[in-house]
Amino acid sequence: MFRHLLGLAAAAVLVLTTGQAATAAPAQEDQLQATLTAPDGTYVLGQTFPMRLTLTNTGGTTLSRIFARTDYFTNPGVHVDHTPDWAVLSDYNGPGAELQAGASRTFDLVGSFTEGGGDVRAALDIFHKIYNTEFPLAKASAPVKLAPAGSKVKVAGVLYGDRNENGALDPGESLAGATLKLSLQTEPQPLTTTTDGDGRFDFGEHTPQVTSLYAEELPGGWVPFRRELILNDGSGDLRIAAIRPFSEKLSATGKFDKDTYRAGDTAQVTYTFTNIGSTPIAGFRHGCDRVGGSPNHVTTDQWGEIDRISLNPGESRTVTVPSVVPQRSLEYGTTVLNCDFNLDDAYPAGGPEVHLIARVQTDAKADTWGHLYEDRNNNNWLDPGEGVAGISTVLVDDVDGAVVASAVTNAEGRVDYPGLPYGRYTVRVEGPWKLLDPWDKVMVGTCNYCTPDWRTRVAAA
Ligand SMILES: [Ca+2]
Ligand SMILES: [Ca+2]
Repeated sequence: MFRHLLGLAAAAVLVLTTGQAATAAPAQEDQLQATLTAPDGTYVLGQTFPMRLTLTNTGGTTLSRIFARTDYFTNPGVHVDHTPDWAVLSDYNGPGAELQAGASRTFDLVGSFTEGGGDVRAALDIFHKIYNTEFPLAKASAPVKLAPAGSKVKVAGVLYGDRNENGALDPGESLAGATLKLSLQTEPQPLTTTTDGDGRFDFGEHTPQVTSLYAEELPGGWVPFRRELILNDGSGDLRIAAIRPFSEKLSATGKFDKDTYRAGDTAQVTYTFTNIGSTPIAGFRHGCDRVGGSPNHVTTDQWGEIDRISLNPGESRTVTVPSVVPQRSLEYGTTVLNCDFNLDDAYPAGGPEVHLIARVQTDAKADTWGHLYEDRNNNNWLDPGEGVAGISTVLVDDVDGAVVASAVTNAEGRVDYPGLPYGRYTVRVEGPWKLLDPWDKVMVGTCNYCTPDWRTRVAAA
């Protein structure tokens, strides 16, 4: 303990004798006035509310390197969302805020509580930081009213398919036999229930909070959804609408202008969109590369024209938009385009999808090999003895559908395809076998997913 204290003292001396410390003397605690306000209203756990922090420098010198953090000691449940204003105060490696003598600045923040109930306070500590040493400047807190501690609300209602799109439950629209899930902040696992013959569901009683209600699949082709729900006194008789897939209104086809590009080329992509529904489509948005950050996905940032299309029933529009083939496509030997079209690109709702692939010019070749196995113990893993011998396979090029290689599995279930051009391929099996994961791809190249020694599951056909 004694040694530890000595160490701290030495550190403090070091800080105070360096240049920055000499020019920015620790501020006085009474030099900064801080006020925090939050609106009236009753909030549930996880529900956000706006907060405004006002800092005023009441002293005669500039205050710099002002930071803030939530005051867990006053209330452990308070949380502040990461917004630009909060980033200024909470990025402790950044410059912090600065206030000239007499100046004021307001920060618009977004708060929420993860625990607690009844009358609580959202509290912040404001401090001044020189290197790793903090000097308290002020505390600011605002009263917040949460749903009473220990209170419970019923979570129940009706799920319906809004066939006539009027946002209301009409006779014959209720959806029976649908599996619904509710993710509660207070439960480790989502709760599951199934709607009855009248589309009714009942999740029982729970602590008021922000939850998410979702369906991973729905009968009758209705679009699965995930919806944020604020559980409060009105949660006992919910009306939850499902919608039809947007692909029942809009069809989309697309093609690249070439089969082969060089990395860096601008590809022209031609789409044809048709309103196949009975009501006008006022507009839709493209959403691409849902996997995120695919290095060989073409660019889509010059596609504004697509987002301005409106279509009457029966009407078609053909547009051509430019896309750049990224340099890193060379690692794949292919470039891809995977897009969907929906009313809201942030919430795709069954809109039409277009998936395209083209070759990217390279002379590079590599070997690939893999195992075909029967997963007898269902662990998604090739265990000793699970490889299947004697299966005839062919490898098909995804760009043009050509068969580029054929091989028969050896005693361990292994097939080898040597010397393949970089590209994306699909395995097909012949004889009394079928692939259980026919969408598995064989990637040849130097990309992250281009490793040889892949595995795919087979079963007797
Ligand atoms: Ca309706
Ligand atoms: Ca296995």
